[in-house]
Amino acid sequence: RRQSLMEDARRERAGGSGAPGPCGGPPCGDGGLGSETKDDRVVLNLVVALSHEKSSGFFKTGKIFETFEAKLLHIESRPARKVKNSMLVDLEFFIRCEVHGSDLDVFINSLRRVVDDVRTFPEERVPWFPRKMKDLDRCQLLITKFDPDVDKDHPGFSDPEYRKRRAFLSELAFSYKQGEPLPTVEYTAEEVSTWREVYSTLRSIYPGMACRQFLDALQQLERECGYGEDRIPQLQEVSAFLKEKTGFQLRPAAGLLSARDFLASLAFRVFQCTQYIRHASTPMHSPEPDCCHELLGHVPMLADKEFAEFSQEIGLASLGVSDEDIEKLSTLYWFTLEFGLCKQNGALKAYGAGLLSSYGELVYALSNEPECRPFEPEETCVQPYQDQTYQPVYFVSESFEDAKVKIRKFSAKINRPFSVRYDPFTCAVEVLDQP
Ligand code: HBI
Ligand code: NLE
Ligand code: FE
Repeated sequence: RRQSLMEDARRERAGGSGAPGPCGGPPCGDGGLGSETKDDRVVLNLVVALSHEKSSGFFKTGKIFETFEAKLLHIESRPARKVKNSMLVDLEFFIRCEVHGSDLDVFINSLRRVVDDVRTFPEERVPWFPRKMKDLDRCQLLITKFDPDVDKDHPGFSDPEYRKRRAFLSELAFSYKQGEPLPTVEYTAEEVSTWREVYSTLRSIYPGMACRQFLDALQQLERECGYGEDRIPQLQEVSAFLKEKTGFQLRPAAGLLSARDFLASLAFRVFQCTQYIRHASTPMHSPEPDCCHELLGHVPMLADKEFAEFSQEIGLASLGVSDEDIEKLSTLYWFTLEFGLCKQNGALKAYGAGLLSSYGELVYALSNEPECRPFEPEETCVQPYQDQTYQPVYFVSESFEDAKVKIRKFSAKINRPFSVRYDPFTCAVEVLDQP
């Protein structure tokens, strides 16, 4: 019993410090669903039982709390009627408290010595998640994976100008608050020239390789939204376009975000969008997202109604689930929204944004080289993937409708003590507790 409690405590602490709250800040109180562990402290639910004849045990309990600097969060008393060791135990206190994780064992042992019974309940931990659109300001946890300041293999690592530019655009994204107009960026001649190279090479192969929905939307973006090889479109106008098509909107992101934060925003039909461009030396493939990837890969797909629903579905499924389930959902996201293939008129076409923004990988994915398997969430979600270079395997969907239905079935099986519903009128997530 105690062993398992220590296990829970350890996990609790790992979650509290190793991986910070999903928003980068401390986890927050949210109507009983959240857990409030800070530093090495763990939240503990206890039931302390004693006989009213020996009520001194109650005061000794208080003394132990004092000694261990345990913080009392909640206390309730209730009558009980139990016999333990042939003694009548007729008082119970439910206590929720916070103690130092390292003291946990000794703390509980000390209590056992002064009262007749101590029972513990591990804290049920539901990770924080955004409930309203404004909460997305707290969903910006960056993964420092492809950071040009940290990663020696990043093509921008030894280019101080590029790093300076990235730092500037990061700051722009971090200071953005939900609802503000999206920042406009004046792109340099070098940046526009990288865009031109990416755009023109991809544009020439799209007709035979991209799915129908993508081609339709891209044509519209070229007509109505200033898409073309001569300039990098601004997020504000693109976001307005998407809003009219499917209700999706953009918000600026500083780089690769944690899967939890990134997926959560999809639940609100918000797409976190990087605004910087890849290094000029690697136009045909970039392991990290950049504005070519977002604007050419993601945006046209998000203009499709069925695809937008599919994207939001993954987002809703991710809210408040365990780290293991986030990993599965992000793998599904990876093999669909990022690297998905579909069948159209008997031919394989690309719909994944990571393919549609990389000339190198788009050509590779539709060659005979890589392995292709049908998209089946249960199987796809455990397929290991790597994000440095091309995928060894791609998954093929029959249609977005089909993929959406499959994802819905998959997420219904995820274990969550509540269900969620998006209310488009208030742009908020309703949480429905399950009996
Ligand atoms: N962050 N900015 C950004 N863009 C993405 O496309 C992205 C992300 N974080 C995680 C992610 N994609 C996926 O690989 C999944 O982990 C959700
Ligand atoms: N490899 C893609 C590209 O070059 O555009 C980006 C993938 C981001 C996940
Ligand atoms: Fe992406």
